[in-house]
Amino acid sequence: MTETHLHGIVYKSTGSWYDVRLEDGQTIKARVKGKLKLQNLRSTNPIAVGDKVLLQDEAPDYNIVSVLQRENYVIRKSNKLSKETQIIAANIDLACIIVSLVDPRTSTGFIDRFLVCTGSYHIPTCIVFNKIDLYGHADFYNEIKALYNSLGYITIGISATQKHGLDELIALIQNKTTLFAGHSGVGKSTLLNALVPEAIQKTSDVSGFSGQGKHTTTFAQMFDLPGIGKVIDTPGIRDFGVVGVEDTELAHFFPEMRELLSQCKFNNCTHIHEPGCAVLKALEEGKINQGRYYNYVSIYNNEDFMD
Ligand SMILES: Nc1nc2c(ncn2[C@@H]2O[C@H](COP(=O)(O)OP(=O)(O)OP(=O)(O)O)[C@@H](O)[C@H]2O)c(=O)[nH]1
Ligand SMILES: [Mg+2]
Ligand SMILES: [Zn+2]
Repeated sequence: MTETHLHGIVYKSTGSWYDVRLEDGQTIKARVKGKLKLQNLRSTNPIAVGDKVLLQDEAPDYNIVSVLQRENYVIRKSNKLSKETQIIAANIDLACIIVSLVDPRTSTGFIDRFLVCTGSYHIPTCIVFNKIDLYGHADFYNEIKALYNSLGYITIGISATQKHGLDELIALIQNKTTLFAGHSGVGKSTLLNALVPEAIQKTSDVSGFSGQGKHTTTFAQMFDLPGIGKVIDTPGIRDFGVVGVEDTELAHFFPEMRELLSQCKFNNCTHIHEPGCAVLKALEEGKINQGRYYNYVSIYNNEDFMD
């Protein structure tokens, strides 16, 4: 029966229609008719960009009949009130969180939540600081970059508009499937455009009034960049609620805590109030960054959303 099935990779998802690249290289439009064989995962989008799918050719349409087991995915809780989750992309080799320290500013709370998510799937992750042309005196930038480097994360400073730092980024994403994610207006699409000869994505100014992005990109989409690799550009997200990481394992995804866990007095230590906690001791001694620890507690307490 499976002989009639075609294999494809989802390149774009609008929710009702999907652009799927078939094995022969052609891109077709497909949809889901009837019941989809799903992994048991409740998400607002059952099919994400990067998903490998099986399809049936039911001319004039193609019908997606199942989603193959994902190697990994980046998932977030999209809303405080509902339990719904959103898969941002699947089957990626590298996750780039595109951040800016100004216009709009990305908080370390957002960065740390993203890192917990990708860390829990062992997805190599790079923090891309964009708009460095706007940083002025760069003390804070240098500090934050050094912090994440010291924790073992890859960081890159770029300016997408000035095409600064792009060679380093290109070397990193070479021959990979890379996700670009981050707040609206940080320059994800501008960066994508900077990597190709002619613009392929729409971009727009950050609002002068609110300093926020305008949610220009509305659907996630994968692009084949000749000589570089595949890049998935995604719509800007405001909050990143952590999904699927148990309280008891959260500290494992903070590298500076992970290495201390065996030294805590209690093996079910939450590292928040227990006596004999090696994490609290390291914090007191200034060996753990306070902001990082604060973010740990905030994630532990499920304070995932801005009000
Ligand atoms: N100064 C400066 N501006 C930049 C840089 N990169 C992007 N921008 C500007 O930031 C604004 C937003 O860029 P976009 O590429 O649309 O942002 P985005 O992250 O794709 O936003 P969404 O699609 O809404 O998620 C545009 O006006 C860009 O020109 C940069 O390196 N420096
Ligand atoms: Mg965009
Ligand atoms: Zn502890």
